[in-house]
Amino acid sequence: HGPTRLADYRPTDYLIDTVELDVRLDETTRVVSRLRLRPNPLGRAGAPLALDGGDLKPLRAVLDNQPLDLAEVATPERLTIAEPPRRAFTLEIETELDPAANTRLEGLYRSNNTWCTQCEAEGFRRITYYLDRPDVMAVFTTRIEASKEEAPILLSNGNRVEAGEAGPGRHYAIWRDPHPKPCYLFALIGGDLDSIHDEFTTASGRKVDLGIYVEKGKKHRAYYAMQSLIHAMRWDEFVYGREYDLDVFNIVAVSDFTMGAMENKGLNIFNDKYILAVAETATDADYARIESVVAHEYFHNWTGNRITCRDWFQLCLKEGLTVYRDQEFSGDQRSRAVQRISDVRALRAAQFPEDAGPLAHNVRPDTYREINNFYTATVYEKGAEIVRMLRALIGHDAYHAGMALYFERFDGKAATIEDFLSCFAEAAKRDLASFAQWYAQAGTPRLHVKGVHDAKAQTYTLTLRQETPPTPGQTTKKPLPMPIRIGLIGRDGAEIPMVQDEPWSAREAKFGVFELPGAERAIVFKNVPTPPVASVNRRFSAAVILEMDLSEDDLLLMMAHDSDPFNKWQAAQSLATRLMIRSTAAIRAGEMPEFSEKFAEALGRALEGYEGDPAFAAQMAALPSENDLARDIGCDVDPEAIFLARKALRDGIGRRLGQRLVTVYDKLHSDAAYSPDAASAGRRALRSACLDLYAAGNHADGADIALTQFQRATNMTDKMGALTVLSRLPTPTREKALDFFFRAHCQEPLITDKWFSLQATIPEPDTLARVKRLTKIHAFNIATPNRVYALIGAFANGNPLCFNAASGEGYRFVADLALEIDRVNPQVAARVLSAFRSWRNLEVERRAQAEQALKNVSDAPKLSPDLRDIVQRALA
Ligand code: DPP
Ligand code: ZN
Repeated sequence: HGPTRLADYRPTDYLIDTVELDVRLDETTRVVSRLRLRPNPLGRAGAPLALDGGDLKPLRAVLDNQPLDLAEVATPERLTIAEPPRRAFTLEIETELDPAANTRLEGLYRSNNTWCTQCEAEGFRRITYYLDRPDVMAVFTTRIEASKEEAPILLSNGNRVEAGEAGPGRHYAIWRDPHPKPCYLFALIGGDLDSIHDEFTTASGRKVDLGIYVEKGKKHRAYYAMQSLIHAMRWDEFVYGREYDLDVFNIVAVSDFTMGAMENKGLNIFNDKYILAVAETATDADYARIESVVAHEYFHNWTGNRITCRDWFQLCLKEGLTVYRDQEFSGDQRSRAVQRISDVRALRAAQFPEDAGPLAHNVRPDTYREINNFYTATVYEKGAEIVRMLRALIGHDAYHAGMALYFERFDGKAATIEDFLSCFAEAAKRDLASFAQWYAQAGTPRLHVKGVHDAKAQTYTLTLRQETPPTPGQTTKKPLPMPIRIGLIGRDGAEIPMVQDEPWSAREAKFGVFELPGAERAIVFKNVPTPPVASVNRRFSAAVILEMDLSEDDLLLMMAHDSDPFNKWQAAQSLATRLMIRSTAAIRAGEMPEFSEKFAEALGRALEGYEGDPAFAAQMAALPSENDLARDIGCDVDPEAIFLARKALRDGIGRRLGQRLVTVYDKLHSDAAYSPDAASAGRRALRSACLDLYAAGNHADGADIALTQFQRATNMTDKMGALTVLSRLPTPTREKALDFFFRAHCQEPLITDKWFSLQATIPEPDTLARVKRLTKIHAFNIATPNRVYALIGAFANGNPLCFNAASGEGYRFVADLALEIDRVNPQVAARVLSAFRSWRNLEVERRAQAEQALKNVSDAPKLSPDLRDIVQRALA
């Protein structure tokens, strides 16, 4: 079928007011759905009714007590009624499902024997025929019946209104969700699960029962998620004035789940890796992810559920906004600066390459063939940056006034980006038409900045100029209004007060956030006697690529003195990037890589001066990744030269700083019991970063320290930190430690995943053979998304040296696996193949190899629409 276009949107011809589902869970599950329908006053009168189906097996259909002839009205993909009544009517449909055979993990399926659902984006049509689109909102009542022994726990959306016996060995529960919702927010659970419970009283006094359900034996690992949920509920009341609106909020963690988690109304369903954590199984990074994903899904209750999307083109309306909200929440729980740095790292790692390659798309796309392929970093992370920029442009007060308007005006509705922006235009009293272009234009803008000092006039003039390179299907780009946060630093490192020359807006004068409203702007600062260093795009206020010719001395000054922690970190990254890109060129020309004593010394000082914020110092220590460098180089990319250049710098720093790193490492040692709080996590992060750099330059000593840490570790963070260091040193100790780790943890799939990822990312020629071997072991299973992400995803995205092996065997391996996975779970296959998103930037020989691997995929028979869409766009 052809693409779906935003421009073709029109309301449905029918509305669904209520849905009564009756689900009898069994080997073959029966679903009876009673829909109350009526003509939509906004639709075409007398139009046929076409309900969506996804590979369904219909048993019967009855319209107002009149049985319909299935042969006439139903196919697995559609149920059509040519001439429905011109008044309200009831349609009762029965379908039969085989959840155990559902490996796509869309619709109703079984995960480790738990019956569970995933309906976003278009999974509900795999349960029953429906108008499966988000602007059709209905009140759902769900009766679930199952064997008491197999499924003592029966959950759905809303509040439980009834429960009881249902014949020998069976029971039922009825759940009613009073809030009208689209079917993608429907959920159901049946299983034998453990649970923990807590309580939350909302600001206005509503008591809410909170529950987290997990597989048997895992409930001791759910407490951190519960605390995170309570913090998130409090935060949304405090910051956005949003209260929870049902008597129950349940979370269920399952082990087979394609995405991260799902915000079903009152019944969030999670990939278990974003719920389960105790010190012995989860790292600090896992804890931080859990906190943010639990908050993210909870925040959707208002931004996504109460106000949903009119159509899937508006996906960013809920996702970009909700990511922005969860990032701010995490910033408040932890260190704002560190949160910002890690969010920007993630944006650059995942979104920038997407925006610069064949899969580039608007934050709000104009067209799609397979909506599942648009749950992307662009929709999520760039979508969040747009909200952040909007707020920076209009200010805190107008932002919150606009949000309040949005909640008031669109509550209970399915909204669009235009609806959203209209609230801020009204609150800020400004036209946001050109700002709206951020949603309609793909590609990352480049911001060129030039500073000129006039000694005689004592002025400093900064010229800002933006341009966005063409992306597939969009050759010309308009300028986008963007907020640029600026500071000036004197040669002594002190901040220079910014005095305006021409009139600035009140916000600019007060906060130093300057607006670039069009293609170019010059800003003149007065009373600047000597040439300053301009610190531009502080806090990464605009999601752009900054091009500014700062000297090495400027960057060193910023590394030491910038009062903006983001730009302090950025200066270190920029300096390291510069060095490594030059080294990459040198290595390709058969010359020696470069080293900078000054950079190593500045880094050493930053690490030694960690007192204020060890987590920040750990960020300083983490040099740009190979993928970061490949992205910055942009074309004719040679991943092997990049690898060698980066290795040379790290080894050099490790040797140069030597014992100084060990001293910091030793000082950060703690005998205190593990606590996942941000301060303790920061100390562990810096400690690991020091060991990592030290071991890079001092293999034998580094391995000794790492082995001791590995053996003594009482928590997974220290254990993984040590094992990561060991895994990068090709010694017999490495294999022993890996074996030991596997034997200790092979019963726990989430820990085995860490072991898979670590091995998949070893940058050595033998790694592909190792990964192939690992796909054959019992602990691996291509039907479980987490296993695939941990082993294949880590190899394809986290091991550029081996994935891009000049022989092309890395590409062939990943492409072949994508084809194999496609027969099991098309969404996961499409995600795996997206690792090819930057193939056009490679040097000529690798590019040819990658293209061939993609062509093999596109020539394969019976591709899913998901995989076909990715491969066609990648090759287009
Ligand atoms: N809507 C989900 C989310 O929270 C995706 N499954 O991102
Ligand atoms: Zn979301």
